Amino acid sequence: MAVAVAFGQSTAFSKALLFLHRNGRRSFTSFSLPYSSSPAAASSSSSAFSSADKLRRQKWRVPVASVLERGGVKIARDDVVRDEPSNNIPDTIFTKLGQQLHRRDQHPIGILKNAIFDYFDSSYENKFDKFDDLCPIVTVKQNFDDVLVPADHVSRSYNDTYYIDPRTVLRCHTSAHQAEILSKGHKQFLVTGDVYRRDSIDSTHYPVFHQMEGVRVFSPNDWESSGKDGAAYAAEDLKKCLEGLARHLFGAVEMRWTDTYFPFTDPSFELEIYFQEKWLEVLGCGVTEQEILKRSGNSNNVAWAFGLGLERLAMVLFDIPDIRLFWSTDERFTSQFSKGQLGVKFKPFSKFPPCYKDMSFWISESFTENNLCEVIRGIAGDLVEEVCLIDNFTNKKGMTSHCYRIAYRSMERSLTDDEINELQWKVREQVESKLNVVLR
Ligand code: FA5
Ligand code: MG
Repeated sequence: MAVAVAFGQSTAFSKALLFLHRNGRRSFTSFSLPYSSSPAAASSSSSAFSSADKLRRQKWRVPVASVLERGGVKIARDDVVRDEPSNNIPDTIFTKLGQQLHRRDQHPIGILKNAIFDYFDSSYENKFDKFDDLCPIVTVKQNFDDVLVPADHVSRSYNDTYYIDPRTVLRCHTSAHQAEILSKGHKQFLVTGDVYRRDSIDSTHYPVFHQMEGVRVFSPNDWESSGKDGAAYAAEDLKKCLEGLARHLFGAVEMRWTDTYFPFTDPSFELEIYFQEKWLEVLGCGVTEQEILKRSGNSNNVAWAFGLGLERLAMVLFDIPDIRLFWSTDERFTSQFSKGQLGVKFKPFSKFPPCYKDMSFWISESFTENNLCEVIRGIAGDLVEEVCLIDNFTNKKGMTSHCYRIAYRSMERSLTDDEINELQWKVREQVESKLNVVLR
């Protein structure tokens, strides 16, 4: 869904907000995650984060409870999932931490990342610094304040963002790292990573996905001879860069620019690509707000920034029809991709029939669609394909009823009636007990 109000992919029904106003400094004692693991990763980010990383490693405590260890990344469950009102992170999300699909050369997300790196390396003579192992656990300050997201912006709500505690979130965009890297003096860089959002459920939205951030800073020398002002020069360069990238990745593809709003850029744009008979939003970008540059010691400069949705681009490139497939470990999926092979078209191993279940209930004030989706995903996991509001009315007493159609479908096998009925019963039970609604 292309939402003109920046990066909160809020749905029309998710407006019961709990805003946070506190800014937080990173507390290294509570979260100490050695996220850089491989030597290559360590060297690519050491220049920007050496002191922070050292501090993190020094304070690393032996975790008490279960620990995720994937590719050398250790994250304790207790550090992320807590039974407290200020924590809204389910286990399904915890298990995604550290998987780092973007660092797997055989995975479509990794193949795409490498192809984008190739484009930047060849177009800009290796001048873009690359970060792809920065910890996804960030402070509210990094995720929001540092990129000028207003205190009452919808994206800060518990409904849209995963909070570990009131000061710490799972980053909802790679823009969370912009300010810090700019302050370290980097002028051209790419940040790739897993990002997390509470969101609706359909074939192009998933609560964990991958973004690549790009930033390029210009100094007056760069634009003065062009006869344009800095912002116009940067906007033109940005579009040229991203159109070049789209051509590098896709060759000929139908695309269009739309104007939009982000708190951290002005002007701001989105790029859409025509895919499966619809316009699919694949990236947001713009000319960086001067305040961000000023705070990072770049007062006289201008810059552009972009944030690419890697799954969305990979869906178009590899013809992958459903975003859940990126998480599949089924060999019939994984074996179709290999290192450096861009644009191999995915052959669906078979299309299993969906099963639809409708559910109607009277909503309460606090009801949100994101909460509903979270409950359903918590029970059905990746067996849920889509959750769609199909009916909505308010009666004379002022009570509002919603009817949702849930599509269950496995990418890998046929589901049995019994299995789906059992899931649906659990969904009904939990929707009623957790969401404060009355089933009809
Ligand atoms: C942002 O996240 C901005 N930080 C991007 C940006 C960076 C703008 C720098 C300006 C400067 P947005 O919320 O639109 O913007 O997300 C960027 C891209 O992520 C989208 O275009 C889309 O491709 C992808 N995306 C967003 N939500 C999801 C989701 N739930 N599942 C998969 N991909 C998503
Ligand atoms: Mg957007």
